[in-house]
Amino acid sequence: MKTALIFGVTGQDGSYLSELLLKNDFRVIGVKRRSSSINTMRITNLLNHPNFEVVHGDVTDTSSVYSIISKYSPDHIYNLAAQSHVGVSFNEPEYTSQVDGIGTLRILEASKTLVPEVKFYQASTSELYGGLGGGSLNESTPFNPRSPYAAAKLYAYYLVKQYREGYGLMAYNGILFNHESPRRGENFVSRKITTELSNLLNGSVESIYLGNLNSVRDWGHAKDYVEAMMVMLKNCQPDDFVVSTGNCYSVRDFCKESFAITGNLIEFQGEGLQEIGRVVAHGESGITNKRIPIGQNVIKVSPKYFRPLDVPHLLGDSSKFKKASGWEPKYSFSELVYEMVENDVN
Ligand code: NAP
Ligand code: G4F
Repeated sequence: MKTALIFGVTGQDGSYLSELLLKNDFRVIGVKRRSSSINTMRITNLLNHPNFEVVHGDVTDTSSVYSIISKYSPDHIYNLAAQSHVGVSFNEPEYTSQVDGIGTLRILEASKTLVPEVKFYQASTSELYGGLGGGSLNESTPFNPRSPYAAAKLYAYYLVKQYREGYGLMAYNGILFNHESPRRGENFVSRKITTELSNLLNGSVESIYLGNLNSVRDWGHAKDYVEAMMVMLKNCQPDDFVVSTGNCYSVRDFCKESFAITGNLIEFQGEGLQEIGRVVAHGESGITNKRIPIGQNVIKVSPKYFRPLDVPHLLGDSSKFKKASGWEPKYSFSELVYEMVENDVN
């Protein structure tokens, strides 16, 4: 039985990846950092699995990285650990660099020294591109990071290439576009919309406050994307691969789709800080019979959620990866949003 070591096991992707690897007969060791309250909610169902183990460690702590890799001698390492919120990275740029940038260096160095035959997966990101051009982005598109998060991830991306080309480490960059799920952190825009929609239906809030509604993202389902991580290491030679759906939607579209699923149809009016999303009609819903009064202003814009720099448009072209691996996403945008809304409303 092969051993997979996951840094970032308590996160959205770490939890789905653990489930998938266990189903595929891996022994999974998950690294969890210390926290003052319980943060294993996403992996509770796995804690008693005979092939699953959680160990304490932190990618900002070199000694813990070395001792864990030395103790378990993994066949595969997935580095998913990150301060993963782009907006937060503007407020905590140094910490974000330590975790997302130098943290990757620590794991690569330990891998080169202790387990040079390991396959190493790095959670790279579409944020590397900056998204100013508007077209479809692939492995040849130039990078233009527009946040401390993206700058730290770019540093990590190039380290992975250097350890692959310089030391022969079997190291992969998965350049993943946005992926969401009912397990997505509640301060990312998709999950914020679906949790706040649930609060609106319960009457505990009257409006949802969002930032840049114009942003366009290539949103996929996290379950599809962790499968991409696993098949990348299984089917492909070490390289850099874009993973995306090839379809994109705006934050405004995400709002409209979410509300429509609950039978509350909204339209947007106005511009800039004055833009509002308003309920204009009622429709069918298989999830709830609660209806928000027609005319209620349910989406408002708050400058609090604007970033000093934003990434306007991300659309991926993953033809290289699809050809090399045979991977195809199973979830459509509508199915993704439906699952998230259903989970939060119920
Ligand atoms: P997430 O839910 O925020 O999970 C991040 C994980 O990293 C959590 O388990 C977190 O632990 C852990 N972590 C944070 N700091 C750490 C540290 N110092 N030492 C050890 N672990 C630490 O993120 P995700 O959405 O699953 O994304 C997984 C990875 O893919 C991240 O690297 C992210 O940057 C990258 N990525 C994500 C997307 C996306 O759309 N989701 C797209 C491209 C790339 P706690 O639970 O204690 O916070
Ligand atoms: O949901 P977001 O915070 O995700 P973002 O910035 O695209 O980053 C996510 O995807 C990256 C891959 O491209 C990952 F690398 C990264 O770790 C993370 O998982 O924001 C999406 C867009 C942004 O343009 C943001 O400005 O939505 C806009 N937005 C509008 N209102 C908002 C809000 N974002 C958040 N978080 N909260 C809002 O109220």
